[in-house]
Amino acid sequence: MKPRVFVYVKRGLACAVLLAVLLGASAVKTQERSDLAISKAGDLYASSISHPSFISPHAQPIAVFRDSVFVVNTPSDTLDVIHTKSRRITARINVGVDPVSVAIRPDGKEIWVSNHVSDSVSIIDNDALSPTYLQIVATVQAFDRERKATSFDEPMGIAFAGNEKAYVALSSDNQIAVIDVASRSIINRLQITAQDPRAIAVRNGRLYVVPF
Ligand SMILES: [Ca+2]
Repeated sequence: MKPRVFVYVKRGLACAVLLAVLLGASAVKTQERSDLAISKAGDLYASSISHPSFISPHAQPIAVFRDSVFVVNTPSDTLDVIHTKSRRITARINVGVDPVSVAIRPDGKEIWVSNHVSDSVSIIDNDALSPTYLQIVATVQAFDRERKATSFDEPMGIAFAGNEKAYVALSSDNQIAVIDVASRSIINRLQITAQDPRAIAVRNGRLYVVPF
């Protein structure tokens, strides 16, 4: 009996070693992939800011304006701009932690990005003639000093009712914040009678809200 048991143990050890080698190889590959980014010239380079988590849910992660595709890069905390013809990433804009949704102001002059963990919306200049083109020019957020906590919790979907008014879904508060675009301030809050509003859209004078 002893030799047979020894053979089984030996085979088991060999399988364990092989499995460890395979797992190790796949871990290395995953690490390599997560550390890669693309420069303005389209070349791959190592990114030092990536923190793959994929925990924050998306609402509207992609938006298109003329030749540009705007994509929230959630683990890298950036908004990436892809040129539709060259299919290259032409810019990476640092935003807040875990960007999950992007919306373009109807006149095309601003890109708004909601940051799920930072509890903020980054407003990016999209006027190609402006000196701050593709830079953050304002941040929407709110803080309750008495509670010592954010009152703009876990923003997700963004929808514009025009160039003057925007809506932001505050998913964990079951609210929609109404934002005055000019002053970047919250002018009203709509209480939603459903849990976790995420994707939102304005159509024909109505705001549609999709709760989770
Ligand atoms: Ca929060």
